Amino acid sequence: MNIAIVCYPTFGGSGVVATELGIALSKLGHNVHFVTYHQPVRLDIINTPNLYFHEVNVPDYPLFKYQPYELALSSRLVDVVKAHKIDVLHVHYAIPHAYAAYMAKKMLLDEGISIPIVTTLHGTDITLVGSHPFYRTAVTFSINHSDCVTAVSESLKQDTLRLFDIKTEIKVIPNFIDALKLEEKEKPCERSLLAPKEDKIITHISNFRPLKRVLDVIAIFEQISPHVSSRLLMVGEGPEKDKAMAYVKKNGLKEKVLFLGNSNEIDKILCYSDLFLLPSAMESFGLVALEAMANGVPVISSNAGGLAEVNKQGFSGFLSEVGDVDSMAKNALHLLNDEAKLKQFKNQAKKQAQIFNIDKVVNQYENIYNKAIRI
Ligand code: GMT
Repeated sequence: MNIAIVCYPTFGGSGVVATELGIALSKLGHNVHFVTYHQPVRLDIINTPNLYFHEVNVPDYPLFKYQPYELALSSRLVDVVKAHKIDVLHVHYAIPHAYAAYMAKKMLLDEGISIPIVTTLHGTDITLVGSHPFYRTAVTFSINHSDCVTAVSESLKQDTLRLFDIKTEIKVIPNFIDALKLEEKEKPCERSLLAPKEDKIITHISNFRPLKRVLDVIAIFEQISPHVSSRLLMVGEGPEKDKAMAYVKKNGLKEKVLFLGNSNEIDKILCYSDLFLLPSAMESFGLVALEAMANGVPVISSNAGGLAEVNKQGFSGFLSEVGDVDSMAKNALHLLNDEAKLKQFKNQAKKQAQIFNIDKVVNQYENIYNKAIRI
């Protein structure tokens, strides 16, 4: 099959899922064409056959206060579909990708080409941005005019049905990890580079948006630190980072809390880690929690959105109400203070992650593509 994938090429979960899916599909012999504004961060085109990248350029024009990205994207999609005989268009994140895909479909129809659209909903495109009155009409339209729609969790599916007037069936296809790739990558963890041997390493990775509640992460760590010799690694960039850094400085935690910025070495960082914190106010799935678990790191999280579908209470970690920092700290200490229990949860986290292994997911997308082509 010739597949075109549209996604955000950044560190965010939806871009990571789209990239890993494209790589997996290319390994199955499909030709996969990424169409986006720069090369996705995890995409290695040179070393992966059947993978192609088509850049969407939006020239700066002084008349425009906002450059019309979806216009440029839809035009580029028309060119790519025609030039590479694309069979199916898979767009990740509804805004504005599903909308641009619909326009491309219409333009292609004018030339006698019929292209099916598969839209995957990821989370904030529904729960945060998409349901805003400014966007809701266009998002509803784009979802209802997709040939097939998928959501990354049952929770997100239910949110979509609650927030929009949806006529299209939504199939849940969960996010995934590639356990085999992880094993290939596994190397001795040089954790001494980041913390003394006796320290436990606690990690948080996110885009530091307000909904990630990074101050809760630090508040949990503040309760752990007096009882367990430990370090907190804060990985990522985003709007709440300065606030978090200022808090750390003001409260004398600078020696113990390290801000590492965005990283392409998530697996390496997770392989150093003993515990992962994700107290989000909202999370349709929590791909990063799954990545932690796949690396054998138990997860202390909130119970927002789809997190309970990923992190199994009392098995791969623990879940608490959003904002209940005391409960999250208590759960963290319960594991960190008991070596045998921590080891058991590390194994169980790995086991739970296997449910989401890529081999159980990619063929579900292939089936959806075939269904969309038949419609
Ligand atoms: O978490 C973010 O803010 C980024 C966002 C994205 O679209 O990249 O993540 C969403 O999609 C991920 C991949 O499907 C999910 O794992 C995240 O849970 C989801 N984020 C939210 O729902 C807040």
